Amino acid sequence: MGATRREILAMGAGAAALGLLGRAARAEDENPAGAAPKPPARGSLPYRPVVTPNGAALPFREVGGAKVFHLVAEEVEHEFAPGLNGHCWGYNGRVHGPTIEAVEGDLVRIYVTNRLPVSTSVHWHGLYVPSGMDGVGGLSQRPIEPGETFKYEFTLRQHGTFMYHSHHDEMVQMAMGLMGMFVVHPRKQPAAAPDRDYALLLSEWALKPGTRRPDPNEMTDFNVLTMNARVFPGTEPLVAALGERVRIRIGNLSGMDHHPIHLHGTSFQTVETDGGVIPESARWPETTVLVPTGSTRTIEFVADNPGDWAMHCHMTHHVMTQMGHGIPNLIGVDPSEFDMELARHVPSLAAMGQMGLDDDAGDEAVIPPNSTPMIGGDGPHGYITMGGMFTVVKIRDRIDDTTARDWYRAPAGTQADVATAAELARDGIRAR
Ligand SMILES: [Cu+2]
Repeated sequence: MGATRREILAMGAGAAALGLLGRAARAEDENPAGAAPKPPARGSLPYRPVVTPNGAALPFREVGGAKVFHLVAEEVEHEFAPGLNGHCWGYNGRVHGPTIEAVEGDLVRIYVTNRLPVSTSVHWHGLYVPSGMDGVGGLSQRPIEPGETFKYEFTLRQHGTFMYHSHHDEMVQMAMGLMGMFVVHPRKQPAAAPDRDYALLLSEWALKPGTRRPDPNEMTDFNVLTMNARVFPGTEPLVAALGERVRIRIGNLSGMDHHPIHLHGTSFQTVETDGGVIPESARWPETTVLVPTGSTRTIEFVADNPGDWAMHCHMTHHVMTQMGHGIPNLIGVDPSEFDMELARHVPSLAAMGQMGLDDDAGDEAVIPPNSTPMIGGDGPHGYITMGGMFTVVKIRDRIDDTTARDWYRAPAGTQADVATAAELARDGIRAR
């Protein structure tokens, strides 16, 4: 997705006249709703722009040698997935805020307008900035009062994956969504620059079923676990063509949790943190990277295995959405009579089935207002029993406009299915 109309308007007609909005407009043209995200063209940029699935880049204009950005902190009505919305706080009409992108050595000037009902500030997480630009309310600056616009200005002295977030009343303001990614490209592009470059920001929310205001008072039982502020099936897949080098920049600004992000079908190396590039001699292959809260981990791999591959937090309760943790354990119990009785009084509730949540999967009759199923969505082989912090990496021979919505078709002989009697007999398996 490209910049919203509102972001483009916020940059003013002058920037359009200078052709500086071309990038945002092009990005929108290239990625119509539902189409596969293509790597954006470099155009006149000295780097290949990052793709933020379900997100956008923050437009900028160049004034006297500085790149000028404008963030507007404000209330945003946000959709986590179809049917599940929240009254959140974000930037420029988005939750999370748009991704800021620039180049090592750039002088950036970032205006922050506060349209929230409370004071705020913005911290540039991981960036080497002058102390007075660090954005910690009370320590490095006075808070930005409602209606005020602050100016931050600094030269980017490093490259890598960073973040920005409120650093004033953090517990409340980050729980409400005030955060975004900040990508700084190297001044000199490396020869082995990736073909696909994605940015994902992890966060967590407490949104009681039937409510729309995230609860910042929650300390442990977060029930909406997000990638770029979306839960599966609302997460946009990541695509890559066979043989392409893929980079995924993963940031975590969850209030209380670290997330082990697991990728199926291949292995990767963690090449950068928000502290810098990891020397090649210090990298090792792995399939799960722990992204502690308040950090970024950048992984790279070659897309060498075609298919639809799950990428998700490996904490099983983090691939649930609005999971009720107070429910009794009914595994092995037949609750049908209780269910019928309960349904007479509270039609919107149902107990977890005796065989686990799969019993109720896809049963739309049990979903309360403003909520999405605890788990999943329709897949090519039935219901996908994961929700929350889950997305799909789609690797294909070639990528076209249908890749993002089409499911992988396994070639003959490569699809798990019921064993035939002849196969069981051949291999001496007694199933009964
Ligand atoms: Cu997690």
